[in-house]
Amino acid sequence: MFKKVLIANRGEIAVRIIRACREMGIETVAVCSEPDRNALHAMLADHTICIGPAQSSESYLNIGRIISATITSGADAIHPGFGFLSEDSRFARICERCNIAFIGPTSDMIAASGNKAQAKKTMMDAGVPTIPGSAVAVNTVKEGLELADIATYPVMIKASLGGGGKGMRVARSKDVFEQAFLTAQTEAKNAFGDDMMYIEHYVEHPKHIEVQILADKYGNVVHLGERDCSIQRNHQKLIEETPCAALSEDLRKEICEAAVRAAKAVNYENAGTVEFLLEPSGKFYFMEMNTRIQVEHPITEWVTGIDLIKEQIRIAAGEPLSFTQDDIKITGHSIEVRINAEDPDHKFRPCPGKIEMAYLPGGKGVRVDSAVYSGLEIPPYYDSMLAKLSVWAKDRAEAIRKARTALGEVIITGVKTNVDYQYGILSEPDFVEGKTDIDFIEKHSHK
Ligand code: MV4
Repeated sequence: MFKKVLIANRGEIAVRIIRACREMGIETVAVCSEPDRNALHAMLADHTICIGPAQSSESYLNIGRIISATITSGADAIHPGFGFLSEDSRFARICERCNIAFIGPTSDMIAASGNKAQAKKTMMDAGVPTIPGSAVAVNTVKEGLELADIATYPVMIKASLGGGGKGMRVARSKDVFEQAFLTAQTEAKNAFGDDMMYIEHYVEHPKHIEVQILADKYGNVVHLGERDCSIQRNHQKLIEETPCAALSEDLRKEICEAAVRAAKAVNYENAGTVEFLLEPSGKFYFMEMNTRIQVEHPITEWVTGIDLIKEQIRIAAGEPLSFTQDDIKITGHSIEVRINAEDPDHKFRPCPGKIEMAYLPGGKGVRVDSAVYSGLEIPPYYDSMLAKLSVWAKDRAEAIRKARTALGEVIITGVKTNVDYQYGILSEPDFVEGKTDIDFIEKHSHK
């Protein structure tokens, strides 16, 4: 097992990883930027190294400084958390070359999943259902038009290196294709330095379902059920839950087994998530694979009892999985609500500033993952997520009531938050009835 782990991240996920390491008897090294000297992760770790100024490129995204901090501190592994360098294949490769264990999949795996057109081709070959339309990547309007005819309109034009909504456009018909293609391509070129695009049929009003996977270095792969992440705004998830209310036991088994097939097809290793679109008809399609621990992992921990961060560390240290698929039982229902420092009345603009007072709830079945405390200054340079409130109850109705009750207790003063907005979503009749899809927020935003 590792002796010392460096956490290449900040905020609540850094705190989450520090806690897991401490419980496992592993020493921790935090890195922080100058404005994060008083951040919770910097204070909780056994050792803290300030690696540079506020700008991420000079600190949390600076590979050289993070590798230097790892070598200087004598850490034998790096946990990248999510965001920042977590899906940077170059960073993972440098760790491999420096003999530092990267707690995640191999650099080749990260690179392969990052190319969405290539990943789609691999999944088609592995018999995992993919969205109608070819996985061939093209860079001219003429070739794109031909593939759009095969995919059938409406189509979605996607960047091969895209994801998270960048470099993506819908074209409802042939006459708007050229405009949409060129806009998406320009965005892709600017964001990813690559102009290769692929074309798919546009799936209307789907749910976003993702399956949590754990895979060890010896080919053992298990799934830990699915999460419904349909409640999102501008590709930022707001509320996640598990199990998905819309899945029959048969369909759940089918999707989860498809995810395991997907992971096996690429010899996946460590924790990963296979994303699907689920149509109202029950048809589902592979969308992409995330090669990191995700923000919403606590809800899977609630219903399985498995600590995903500890499993990631054990897998990276070369331990085989200590359980099989049959050992994993999904119990009850869990919901996570993201609490952000943002202003719902002004287009959700980020609201950094000093937290005057923070009171966060607790009680049976209530978990708060956060890195805020009264008096903390929230710097403007990073993500606006302050905390994740997750609950567990025996069924969905009780979980919703528990989430509302806990959210109702939250007091955060000094910065604007989305707490009341989230309470509103949990109270929407359509949400309560499970009538959610990826267009839910747009549909309900007139209120
Ligand atoms: C789609 C789609 C509909 N049809 N592909 C969004 C981000 C990227 N991962 C792919 N995305 C989508 N791809 C086809 N062929 C709709 C989306 C999409 C979406 C997916 C999941 C969750 C929220 C979303 C919001 C808008 C669009």
